[in-house]
Amino acid sequence: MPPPPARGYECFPLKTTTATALAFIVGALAGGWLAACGHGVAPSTDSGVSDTDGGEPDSGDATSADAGDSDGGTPDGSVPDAGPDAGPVDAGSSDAGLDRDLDGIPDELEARLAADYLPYLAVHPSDGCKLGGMLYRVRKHPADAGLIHIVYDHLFQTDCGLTGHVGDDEAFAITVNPAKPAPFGITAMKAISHQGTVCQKVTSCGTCNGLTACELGTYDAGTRPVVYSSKDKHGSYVSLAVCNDILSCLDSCVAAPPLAVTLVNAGEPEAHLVENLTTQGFITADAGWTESSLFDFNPWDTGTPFGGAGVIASDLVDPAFDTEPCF
Ligand SMILES: [Ca+2]
Ligand SMILES: [Ca+2]
Ligand SMILES: [Ca+2]
Repeated sequence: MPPPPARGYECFPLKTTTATALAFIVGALAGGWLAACGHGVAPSTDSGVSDTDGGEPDSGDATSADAGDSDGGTPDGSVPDAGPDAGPVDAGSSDAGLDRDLDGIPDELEARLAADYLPYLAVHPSDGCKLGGMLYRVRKHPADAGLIHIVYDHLFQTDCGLTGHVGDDEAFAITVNPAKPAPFGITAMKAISHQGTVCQKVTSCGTCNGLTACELGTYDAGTRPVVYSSKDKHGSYVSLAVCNDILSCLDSCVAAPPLAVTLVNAGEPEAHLVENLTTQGFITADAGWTESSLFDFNPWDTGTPFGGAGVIASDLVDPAFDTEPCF
């Protein structure tokens, strides 16, 4: 009996219209970056950013929320406003090709990369607090601009394991060679569980510099490298063997069918794409969130932890998550 479909990957049907495709190409060319993107990412999927169905929700919208500026138009201080308020989830096709976080990559392309190269998220089937979503930051790889670096920060409403707490931020990162489609384009991964504690475990895999090959999961939607999330604590690992109760402070991981998640682009430290995860459409009552202390959270707030967990803004810029620049 095969496992259920990988909803996170069946959510990106071929839905690109001529208008969005053209806008995308124009934007990419304006950024001088199309050639580096290759064929592996451009035409294949709907990123969920450029909704062309007149606002009718579709599966892409459901899992790939756009991180349109949702700061309500209030001044951002020294941080440039990342563009017009795009509404809670979908930025609309007029945003196609724009680079509102000023990193040289069209934001629509960032959304496609984050969705297309998202590893399988093996969240334990018996996890007691799975509610969450994925904030991400896409940029040119700091060690090689021909590659992409993506840090994913899996935000959960709670950590319900030993010494649990409201809020949970568990990050991992990948290197993408955008000239290769997934899974081969995911050329390196790095995860850190229980970062900064005596239980910390750093796991890495990839195709260069002596890295161990990444572990692959095969489900209905295809084969991809796997990031394991430990039961209830959500510690991230790219090696199943390292996640165990002896080596990793009672963590438990299993190879599970991939979890579908909402994807939200955080933008860049100097040009935010989201400053309120509730008005943006991520942490909402409609999505099942109930912890009031996590509502209206600004992920770029460097001084406020996410509930009883860590500081999200730190995760997004932490060089500890710099992955190897593997092609
Ligand atoms: Ca950008
Ligand atoms: Ca970016
Ligand atoms: Ca945790």
